Amino acid sequence: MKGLVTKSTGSWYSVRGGDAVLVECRIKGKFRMEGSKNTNPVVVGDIVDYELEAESNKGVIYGLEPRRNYIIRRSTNLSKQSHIIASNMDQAFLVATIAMPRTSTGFMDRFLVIAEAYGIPASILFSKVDRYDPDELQELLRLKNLYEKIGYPCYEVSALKGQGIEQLKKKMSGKTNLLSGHSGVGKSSLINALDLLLKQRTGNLSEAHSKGTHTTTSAELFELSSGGAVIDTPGIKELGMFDMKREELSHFFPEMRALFNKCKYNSCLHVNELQCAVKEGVARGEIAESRYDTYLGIMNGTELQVKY
Ligand SMILES: Nc1nc2c(ncn2[C@@H]2O[C@H](COP(=O)(O)OP(=O)(O)OP(=O)(O)O)[C@@H](O)[C@H]2O)c(=O)[nH]1
Ligand SMILES: [Mg+2]
Ligand SMILES: [Zn+2]
Repeated sequence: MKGLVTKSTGSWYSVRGGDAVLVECRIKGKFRMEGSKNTNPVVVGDIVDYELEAESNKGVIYGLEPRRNYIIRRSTNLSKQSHIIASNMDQAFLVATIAMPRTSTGFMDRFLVIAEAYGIPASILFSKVDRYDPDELQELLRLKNLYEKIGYPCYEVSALKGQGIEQLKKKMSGKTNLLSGHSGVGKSSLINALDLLLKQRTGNLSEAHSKGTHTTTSAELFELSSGGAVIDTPGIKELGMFDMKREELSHFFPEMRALFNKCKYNSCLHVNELQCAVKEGVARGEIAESRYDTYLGIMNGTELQVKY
């Protein structure tokens, strides 16, 4: 039988079969993804082969369909092992906040680079818009303009007030949607607002750090009654970069992609080279300085580690 993995908690996986019944499954003995360096062989979003065990209502997973795409984080700073967050998404939403907690442009840019690299259409949800003061609202508008100009759809949402929720339902309908972002930005609250039947646990912000407290501890896929599905994920502190060639990095910045053919050197890395169309674009204000800073940060490899 084929089924969709909707949740994984350690050694148990919830699998939804064609009859829409959820079966708790284990993984069969030595079953592993070939050549895998991943800590988790089966992830939320996977389509698996499974069979029911005799004399129990549990099942066993024995096969995995090739993934259309997936998003990875490294599991620890030291190990080379990676951890797949979710697979087979149609689109990804970065949930970002201006304050409480603040999402940096560096984090946003890294998320967008990863989505570009995996070919997953990405949008930004500016969350908690009910609670910003005038300065924060101005910052929100600045960032919204910046990212919309590049081509990333941006939405202002408030789970608390229900703002932007209907629009989001339409955008998510018929698709599998990933929600990602720092802990405490309101991912689970948004899912509750999208579908009142889904009572996801939401957390409180720590007073001391105005950071989330990692209320959601494992990825889970929910069917929306308005159509489509949404994957809630645990908050991420920092995103790691996958291995890529230095020359490739600018391909994942759409606004640079539009210019780099005009660089004097084919092999231009847009760092120190003369007659670089990307650097000229930054000087003219066509490429935001914050985006170029992120580009240099990734290029210099100073932030390759991931923390959770
Ligand atoms: N003012 C306001 N607060 C919100 C909104 N959405 C969420 N919150 C609050 O923010 C805190 C964190 O919300 P969660 O939904 O648990 O955040 P999360 O992103 O799921 O966090 P993790 O599961 O830890 O990754 C809770 O105290 C929520 O009540 C909103 O739209 N407005
Ligand atoms: Mg959560
Ligand atoms: Zn260049």
